[in-house]
Amino acid sequence: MAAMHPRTIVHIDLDCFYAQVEMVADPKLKDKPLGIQQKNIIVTCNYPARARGVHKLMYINKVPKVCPDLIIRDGSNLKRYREASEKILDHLRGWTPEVERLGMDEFFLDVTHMVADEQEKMEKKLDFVGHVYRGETLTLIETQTRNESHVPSCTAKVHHCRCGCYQRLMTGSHIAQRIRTSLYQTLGYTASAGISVGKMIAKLSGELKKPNQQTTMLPAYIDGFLAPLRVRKIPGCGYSTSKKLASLGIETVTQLRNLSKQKLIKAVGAQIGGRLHDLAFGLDTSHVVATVREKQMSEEDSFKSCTAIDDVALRILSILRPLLERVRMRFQKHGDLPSTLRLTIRDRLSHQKTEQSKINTSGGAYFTTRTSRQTTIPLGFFHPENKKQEGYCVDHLMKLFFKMLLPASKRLVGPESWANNTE
Ligand code: DCP
Ligand code: MG
Repeated sequence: MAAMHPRTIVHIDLDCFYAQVEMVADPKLKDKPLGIQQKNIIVTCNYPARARGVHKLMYINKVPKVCPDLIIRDGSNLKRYREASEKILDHLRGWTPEVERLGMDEFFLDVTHMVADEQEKMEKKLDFVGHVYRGETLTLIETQTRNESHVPSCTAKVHHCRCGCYQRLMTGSHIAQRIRTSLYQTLGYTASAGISVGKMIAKLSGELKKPNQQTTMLPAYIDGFLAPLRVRKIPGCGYSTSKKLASLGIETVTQLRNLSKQKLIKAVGAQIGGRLHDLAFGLDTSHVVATVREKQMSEEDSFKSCTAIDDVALRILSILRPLLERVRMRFQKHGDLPSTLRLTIRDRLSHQKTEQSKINTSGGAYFTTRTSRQTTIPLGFFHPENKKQEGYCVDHLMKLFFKMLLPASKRLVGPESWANNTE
């Protein structure tokens, strides 16, 4: 009979990532409270800072009151964080090719094959390493098999699956521990990990104990663990989906479970609705999709207002420069050169009030949620030898800008030359 829970998935999340990159580069910072600033926000901070009350996405003006001696490092240049992420990805690939990167500091590893190999050569019975969700109950259940009369009645309700997942996850917990140890010993990074039978649940389990710890979730506990969580916790349930659900009075996974799949699909659409419904019951068959070299490279920035055409060109230039630098590095490493240039704009208003901005767009005043235009670039243009690429790119991006939002750009003041250049 096929196992009910055949897979073992490990989710790895680097601890206070940007701050850790700074600490690895400068170990003096290690035990001092450290925050990483972008614009007027502390995007992340190390754990000594968190112990003092600093938290992720804290406004910089709150810092003096909470932690006046916080050391602040500028995190606006992502280059070093990207490089660190790349090194970590390479290291994890040394363990298994089945590594999927999510953002910069999260990685899913499908270790099913490693577990199978390990179990074949395993001689003695292992125990779990790290935390096990409701591990105390687990001990009681072990006792139960030995001497039924000593077991409190409540624990008798939890039945362990007999498909072999218990043993596999136990082995998985050792593999996760070894991976984390090697990451630390080789690159100096600590990470937290979750180990379970699917991606979502591995990710959520890893969040239970941080930093530098790991938690295994057995299938018998998944249902109870998910039930009280807020829907927003489910990967894929973003801001707008959770808003729609809240308008139906649904805020927790239990409430979500009580909504029929049809109603859910009607409220949030077939794709998200179908997946959310399954995830609410812990059903997650999504695979770890090995990360390959990105087909696209992008940079983005946000800013409050941009009222002059020259301002737009300056913004574009400031985003373009680090991107061109990355293009150069990639060419040196892999020999790749891009062939397309794309500009994407998202209006702040449309982000906050999508519905309203849609209405306004028809009046020509705002952009829709996301607007993109692209153009083909002559082959070889991005070759590092070409010194004119920066100016050429700005020209092209400005043309794309005007193509996209000619109506809205009429509100901008400044030289007409960019606009006249549109194709
Ligand atoms: N980040 C960011 N802006 C956000 C969220 C995150 O710039 N709104 C960056 C800073 C983080 C990194 O992404 O260091 C990874 O995000 P995490 O949410 O995993 O946070 P950390 O790794 O910093 O902390 P934790 O130890 O809680 O994982
Ligand atoms: Mg992290």
